[in-house]
Amino acid sequence: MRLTKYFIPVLKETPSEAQIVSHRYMLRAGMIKQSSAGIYSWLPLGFKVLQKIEKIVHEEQMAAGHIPMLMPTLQSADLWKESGRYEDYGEEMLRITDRHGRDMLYGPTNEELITDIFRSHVTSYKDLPLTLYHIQWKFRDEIRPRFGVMRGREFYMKDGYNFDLDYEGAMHSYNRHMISYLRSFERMGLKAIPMRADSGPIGGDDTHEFLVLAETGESEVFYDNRILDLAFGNKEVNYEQRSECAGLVENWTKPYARTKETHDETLFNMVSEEHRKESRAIEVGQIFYFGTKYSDSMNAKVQNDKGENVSVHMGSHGIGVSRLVGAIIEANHDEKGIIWPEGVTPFHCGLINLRQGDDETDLACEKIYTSLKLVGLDVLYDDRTERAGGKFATMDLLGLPWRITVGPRGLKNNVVELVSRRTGVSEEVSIDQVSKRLAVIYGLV
Ligand code: 5CA
Repeated sequence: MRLTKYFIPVLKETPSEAQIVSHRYMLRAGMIKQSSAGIYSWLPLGFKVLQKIEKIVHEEQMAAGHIPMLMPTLQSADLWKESGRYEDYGEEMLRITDRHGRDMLYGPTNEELITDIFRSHVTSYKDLPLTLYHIQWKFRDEIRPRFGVMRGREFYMKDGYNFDLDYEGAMHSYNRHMISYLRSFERMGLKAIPMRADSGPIGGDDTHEFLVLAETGESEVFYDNRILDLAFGNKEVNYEQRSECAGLVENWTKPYARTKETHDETLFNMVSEEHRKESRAIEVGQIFYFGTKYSDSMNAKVQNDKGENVSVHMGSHGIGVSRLVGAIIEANHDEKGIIWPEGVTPFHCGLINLRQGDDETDLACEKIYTSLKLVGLDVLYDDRTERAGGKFATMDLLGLPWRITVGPRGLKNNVVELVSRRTGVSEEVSIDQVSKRLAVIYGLV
């Protein structure tokens, strides 16, 4: 993409309304624009990151055997009256009346809708287990929307729902979700810690939140820092194997890690002092097992192998897809701007022409631009006739992991500069080699 043909409305000034760094950088880098309190337009650069995150979530969910679908944003109030949550949910629910006087609402979550779909079509244990999910906009009329996309009113969420015959089946679904979530966050360049938590208005017995450490986080957390050493890397998981999944979950939930709501000082003090940490953190996901809470109230039953009608065991599992964009920036930035992890970066690399309009540098840039595209890399070419300092500052703000700089001095020796945004380490690479070098870095060859 050529910057002169694209749309990144970069702001020179730091917007005064933004209190945290991710919000400031998202506005300055032209990723979002507020439309009203807690509601945003996603401008092209922000939208690109959102889509990258969404893609990772889809891939990891499908790898775990969960089935994608799409439910509407507007729901009829009838189902919520049936489950008893219409009154309970309170002012966070945006209630709407249609022209026929029917009560509608903008969905804050989808337990009722999915349970209705399930009970309309599934009647036998033979159709279980089943996990359906979607990624869809939600609305919660938060009293204090703030921090940009972190606490929005309209936000993009992945929510998945499992239906199992019994407790053991449902726990396996719970475990699959925990593992697939941890793997997703890892691919986004985040260290997310699963923490035993409170279930709040969703209800339920077992629940974990996934927290990313950040000073600006809204949650207070207590943890054993050895959990930060755990990682999946490239290891495959066999999601069908209950014991393998249970073992992984056991590993990830053994070290002490709790939010303030469930914190236990006595247990925490048993962790050796050098490993005991307190911090603030951002909640990027939560998983719940709630047994038969909704299947009882909404009559979602199946026939078991003895011919008896039994309520299905359910759980629901959410990832804050739009919040993640902010959380990733909170965890990956410096004083110059964003530093995108390679897994979610909007462009793989930036290309800076130090002397736009000069035949020789223009030609070299065109050559590199074409060869990057040929190997499958997405490049942002700053082809503006602006001074070098301005181009560097913009590129640093946008935070692409790699920057190629083309200038007359290097071209004398047929080389360009390749710089890592994260480490600042710079190397000279020949014009012919630079796309190959980046293709290797991104695992494309
Ligand atoms: N039904 C369950 C799971 S599907 C549910 O709604 N869980 S939740 O309330 O924990 O939301 C899931 C995730 O959505 C949260 O972990 C958080 O990352 C994100 N989220 C929740 N509220 C907001 C908000 N106001 N703005 C941005 N993201 C939010």
